[in-house]
Amino acid sequence: MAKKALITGILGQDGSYLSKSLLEKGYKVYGLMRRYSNPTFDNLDYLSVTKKIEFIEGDMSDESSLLHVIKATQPDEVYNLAAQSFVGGSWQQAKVTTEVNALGVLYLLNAIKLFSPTSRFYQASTSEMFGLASDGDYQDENTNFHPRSPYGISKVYAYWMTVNFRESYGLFTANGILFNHESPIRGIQFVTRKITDAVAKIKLGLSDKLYLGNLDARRDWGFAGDYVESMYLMLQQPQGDDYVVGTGENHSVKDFVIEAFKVAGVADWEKHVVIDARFKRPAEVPNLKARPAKAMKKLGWKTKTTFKELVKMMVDADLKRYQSKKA
Ligand code: NAP
Ligand code: G4F
Repeated sequence: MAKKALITGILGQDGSYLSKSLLEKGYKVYGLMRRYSNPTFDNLDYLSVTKKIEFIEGDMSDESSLLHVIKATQPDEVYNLAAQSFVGGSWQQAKVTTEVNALGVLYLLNAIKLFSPTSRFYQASTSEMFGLASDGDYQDENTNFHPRSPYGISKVYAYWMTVNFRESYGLFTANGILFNHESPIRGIQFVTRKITDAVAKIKLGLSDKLYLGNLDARRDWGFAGDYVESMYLMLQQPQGDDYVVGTGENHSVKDFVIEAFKVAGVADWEKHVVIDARFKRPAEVPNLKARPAKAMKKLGWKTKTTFKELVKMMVDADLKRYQSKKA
């Protein structure tokens, strides 16, 4: 019989790539989605997998909906990808961020404990939990947390609750501490997609300026399609555990900007980029770089897409999108 997976946050970037991958592996996929007055399946349409997924309405901040979905689906694997995932918005929406990203995980774990204790649980943890902390130049599973935003703090709570349900009740739980991962279907607010979208418009004469905040922040950027495989691998291990997943290389926002303009063939990037204080954060995370040695050794996972390939993939996709709109 086909294995059953429940994915929360199915309509997001990672939910789209993961659902496609699990369907290809022969899974029956259930997707938790919020109720919309006007639903959009853009990401899943992009990956052409919509028809094979069974959608169930629910909300991470509504415990009863999570009890219902776990009881009704009895999944072999639960991938908790739902979150208010935009760090920059988490200062203005700290309560919602906490309810969804922190308490929502408690509700989901409780539902599993009550109605489906053999389900294996993946929690989408994040390098934002490290914040200011590093062990020299990088972060790994032994690095302390020093989160810098309400988002990072909410994810630290969820991380420890995931560990606690493993240690207290023997549930199979895993934290994937993923560093930034991007794709052509990355949300437009995140800096990479904001850059590639603007560069495409500038190239086609549809715009002239790109407004950004801190160009010096460094991130370890990988491709989302590679990273969702690590989530799956974590749930196939003999025991639940916690893993850092990243490329082991980092670049500044400025590096990303320069590469994107270069790929598009637009000269003089400095003429187009405007520093705008609205996009600076009250507390910044200056430098994230993974040391993914454990994931590489224990999961056999490794990144396949280079930084330059990622930038090109995203710029090309945005160019194609605007060109087809113009035609
Ligand atoms: P994303 O594109 O923002 O997707 C998040 C999904 O969560 C969206 O589909 C959203 O639904 C859903 N959601 C938000 N609030 C919800 C609620 N109250 N109830 C149910 N669903 C809700 O994020 P992503 O980039 O795919 O990331 C997936 C997960 O990995 C997130 O937990 C994120 O924090 C974490 N993470 C991401 C990265 C990264 O670099 N991408 C790195 C580390 C960790 P709507 O479609 O209705 O908005
Ligand atoms: O693309 P970002 O908004 O991603 P951030 O804050 O690193 O968070 C992403 O990665 C986390 C993993 O580390 C995830 F957990 C989280 O859910 C999300 O997916 O910003 C990246 C950097 C920051 O330092 C920010 O200050 O880019 C800098 N930046 C500079 N100008 C900007 C801008 N970020 C955004 N979004 N918009 C700007 O105009």
